[in-house]
Amino acid sequence: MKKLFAIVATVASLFVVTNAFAADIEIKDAWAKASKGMVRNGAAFFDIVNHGGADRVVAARSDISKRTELHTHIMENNVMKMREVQGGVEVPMHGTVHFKPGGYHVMFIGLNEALEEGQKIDIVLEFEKAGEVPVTIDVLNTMSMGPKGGAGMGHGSGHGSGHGEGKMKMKSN
Ligand SMILES: [Cu+2]
Repeated sequence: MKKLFAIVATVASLFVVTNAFAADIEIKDAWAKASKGMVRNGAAFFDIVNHGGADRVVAARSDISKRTELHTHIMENNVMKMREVQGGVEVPMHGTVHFKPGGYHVMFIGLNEALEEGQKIDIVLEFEKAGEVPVTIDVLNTMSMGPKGGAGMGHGSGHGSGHGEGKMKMKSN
């Protein structure tokens, strides 16, 4: 198993180096929360920094879950719900888009295995113009608010903890 991880990591890093020249897209501070107990879903967060012209994230892919989707949260009748983003997420020219708890996120539906703290996950974000951008995600502990300690999050919103705890209602297709 260790050997397999090493090979996967090598292939992934080659891919990152090659791709960095092709794309103006930089993904920063990618993280996910470790999963607890029998929880079968997970979510990943990051900042997309665009050094080029306007683009759009249209899809996310991974092989850690049965489905990997771009999600957002909306308020409906005073209840926070999440649902799949339709038509992708715009990334403005020389702009930054935050994927964070309570907002946009990459949703892993039906995890094949629990997400363990310290683990790294490789996913691919698909952009309309930049194409496929590989992203390595750090799995942080279940109490984590992110690599920067949740700076910039609203006080007491509580939405960030909704993921993976079964409180969130998911709209099925
Ligand atoms: Cu979601």
